[in-house]
Amino acid sequence: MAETRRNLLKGMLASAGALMLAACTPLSEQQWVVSALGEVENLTRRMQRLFAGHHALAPEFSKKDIAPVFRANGTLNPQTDEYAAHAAKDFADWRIEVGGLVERKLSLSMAELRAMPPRTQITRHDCVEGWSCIGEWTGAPLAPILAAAGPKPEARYVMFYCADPMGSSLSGDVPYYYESLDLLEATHPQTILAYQLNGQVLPVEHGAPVRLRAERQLGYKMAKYVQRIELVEHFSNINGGKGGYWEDQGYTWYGGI
Ligand SMILES: Nc1nc2c(c(=O)[nH]1)N[C@H]1C(S)=C(S)[C@@H](COP(=O)(O)O)O[C@H]1N2
Ligand SMILES: [Mo]
Repeated sequence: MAETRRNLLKGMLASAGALMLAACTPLSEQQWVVSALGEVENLTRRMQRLFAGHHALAPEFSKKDIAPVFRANGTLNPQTDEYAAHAAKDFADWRIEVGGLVERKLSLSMAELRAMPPRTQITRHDCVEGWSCIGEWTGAPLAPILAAAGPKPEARYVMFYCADPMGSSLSGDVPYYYESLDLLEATHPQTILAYQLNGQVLPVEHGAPVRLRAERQLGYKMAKYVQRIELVEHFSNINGGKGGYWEDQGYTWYGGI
């Protein structure tokens, strides 16, 4: 059964995947690609949720499968004065704020995050650019953190705001990397705020001090340098309105693999 389902999804994704090989560079000039992906997206999302079950796990691997060097992509260092100051103090003062549609706002220090029961998972990262890497991630599962904050009934999405500015704009309104998941994906057992890669403190190029891992999703969903988490009812009023930095450039919001 599982094999049939996988092959079915693979077939459906193959056509989308071929189109996505040029990715992590803006696709906006290729509007036909974007609209084609949009149609595949809805179908794929429904299929995954119907057949893979809400909390089906992404495959996990063993130590021998770990890539000797985990490839880094996107921002490799946020290069702001603020980030440099945090790095100089080994991120001792870094905090993750949890707010928006919650009963209780939280402000978590790295020490508090590390004190929570951790989860370690060896998974394969798939970037739409057409490369994959297997690595071992350790971090705090997001579900208990969200539970502690207490999502209000209207909360549907979880926004992740990052510390890296993405280029400049004439208005002076510099967009920062950001991403979002729905509550189902955010509370999935393999969704963690990771602070270790392969048993080592998370390196700067991989999102130090803490980055999102949502293992059923594509690489661009895995926000690095996470500083703020916000629960919202919808994201149409946030930045470009599509739920993430790459989504605003035309990638699909649902990055299921
Ligand atoms: N803050 C931030 N998060 C990000 C990115 C980025 O540029 N900035 N790039 C995304 C993309 S496209 C990928 S493939 C992964 C790369 O993670 P890695 O550098 O640890 O391999 O991070 C994702 N998260
Ligand atoms: Mo990516």
